Amino acid sequence: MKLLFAIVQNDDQKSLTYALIEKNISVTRIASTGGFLRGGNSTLMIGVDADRLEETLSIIKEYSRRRTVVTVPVSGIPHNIDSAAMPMSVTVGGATVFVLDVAETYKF
Ligand code: 2BA
Repeated sequence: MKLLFAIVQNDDQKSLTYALIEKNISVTRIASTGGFLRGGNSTLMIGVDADRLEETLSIIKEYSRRRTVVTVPVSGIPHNIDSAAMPMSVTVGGATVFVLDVAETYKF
């Protein structure tokens, strides 16, 4: 079994969750916050049999869009007053996905 953590944008999480559920892929949504933009995003925790990994990844890919946002980041830039106040354009997403092997799983 595999455990996926898919970090997606809030605008994509609803349709992605529906698409996964429709294919009988269980998903748990965790509200999360990106460290760089300090904006809300969603982390989907998805446990699937290994033979459904590729299918699951392609659904995530299909429903996660890249977006460019213009923002004044609050961290990750050098600390000088000029650059700190400078808006910058950042491309976010589609999805950042971590895939882990699951040793054991229980449902009680
Ligand atoms: P954030 O940390 O808010 O990052 C939003 C976007 O800002 C990133 O999009 C990336 O394009 C940009 N960015 C992040 N750090 C940067 C930096 N130091 N300098 C310039 N630009 C930077 P994505 O890469 O698509 O990431 C979207 C969200 O996924 C992230 O939100 C974070 O919540 C999560 N994420 C991405 N990579 C991760 C990782 N290796 N570990 C944990 N979470 C990660």
